[in-house]
Amino acid sequence: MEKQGSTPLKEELQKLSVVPCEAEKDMQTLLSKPKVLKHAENIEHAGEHSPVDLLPEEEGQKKSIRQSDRSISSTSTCSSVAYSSPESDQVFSEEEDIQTKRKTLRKTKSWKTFFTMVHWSLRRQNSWVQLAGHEGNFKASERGHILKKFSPVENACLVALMEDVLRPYVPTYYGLVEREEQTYIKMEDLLMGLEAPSIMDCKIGVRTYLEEELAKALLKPTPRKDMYNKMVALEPEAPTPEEHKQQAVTKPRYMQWRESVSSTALLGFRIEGVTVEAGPVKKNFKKMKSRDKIMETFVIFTKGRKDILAAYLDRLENMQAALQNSQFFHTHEVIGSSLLFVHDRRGFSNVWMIDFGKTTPAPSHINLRHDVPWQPGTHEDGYLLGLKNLIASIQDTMRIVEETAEEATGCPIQEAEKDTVSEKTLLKREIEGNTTNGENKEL
Ligand code: I3P
Repeated sequence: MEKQGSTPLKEELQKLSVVPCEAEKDMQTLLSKPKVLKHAENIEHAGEHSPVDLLPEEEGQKKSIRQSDRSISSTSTCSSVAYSSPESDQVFSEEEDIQTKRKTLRKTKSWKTFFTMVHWSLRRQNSWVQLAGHEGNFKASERGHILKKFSPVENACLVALMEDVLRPYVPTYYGLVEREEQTYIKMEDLLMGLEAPSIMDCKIGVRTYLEEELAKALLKPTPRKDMYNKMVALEPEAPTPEEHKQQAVTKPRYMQWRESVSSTALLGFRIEGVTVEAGPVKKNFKKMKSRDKIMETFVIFTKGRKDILAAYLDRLENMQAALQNSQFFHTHEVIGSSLLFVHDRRGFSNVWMIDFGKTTPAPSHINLRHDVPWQPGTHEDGYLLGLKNLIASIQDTMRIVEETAEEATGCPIQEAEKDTVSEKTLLKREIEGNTTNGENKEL
């Protein structure tokens, strides 16, 4: 990326990153390279303020903040949790079912469920999984594991993935268990061992609905008032006159609109939710479309730590290579799946592939590429397009972080210091009581 002049992102970084050339020694002890998280440890709430309020606010959106937590290692050995919607493959069945399912789904959406659980657990200074049962989709299990409501689609994926080269990038699957007449998938708890983790969920791919869902909607359109309401809340002018009249839209119409107003259609990924250091969860990214805004979010999510950004980049590049060799990936359209980014202040970090509730085998005559735009009938998901753009956005974020730190310090940054300079400046600001905590800034 070329050196840029003053941009909103750089300006914000400059505000955060003013540090003299000779940074205090004690700071250096706090600044470490990314670490590999090997063993599950208790999660404790740091009780510190989070900079999540600094996350770029999207136009026309109200804040809706909740909480989260859960993490991983930067090794390629398995483990994690999935936050998919197991029911999502069924959403276009009979209308009466849809009403019921809609209610259930709304209550059991992965992110909502996940963050609610985590919020409780952190408040109680306890293992979050012990509280999982309070929400529909997840249930507590023994330490290091979680239970997720059974979905045949997701279950089949996880079984297959345990035998695939992608195994190191997905939650470890421990089979099925029964609890109170309900079947659950047992998976590894991805947040075990992280202290006040920062978490970001990015939905990957250019398409978020199944071709099958589209076909069903064309055959038998099912108007969704809830989706109309969500659409109007964000963009009152978005519905057509007919949709306004009906006060309803079909699901594919809503999903396509969501893709177009967010970065999904353009970049093949979108940020769904973020929490910084176990702070409040921010989910109002629905209209976040520009790469600049996304990069601002990356900066705030990582607090400008180049070591964390570098670790994420490394993991994503390895994942990209593994995907090329994956039999599973060659034969499945991956829809509605996310990448879960997790790290903590100590520098433990990882990225996981999660949510396989809508990942299905493509018809056998289809040779999926994953790096081309979708056309009806191709079953392409644009997963690799999204991953490539995500990687490029993180690379550019790193460069800007580095450039800004150099400009702010007025002296060239030694290689060894580059990774940590932004964190130093943040810490310095905290020490000086000059943090931006609590502010709700537009970047
Ligand atoms: C939801 C989001 C989910 C989708 C859900 C949408 O919209 O697109 O991915 O669930 O459909 O309502 P939003 O993020 O704007 O709230 P699936 O991926 O499982 O289809 P649903 O309401 O039919 O569950």
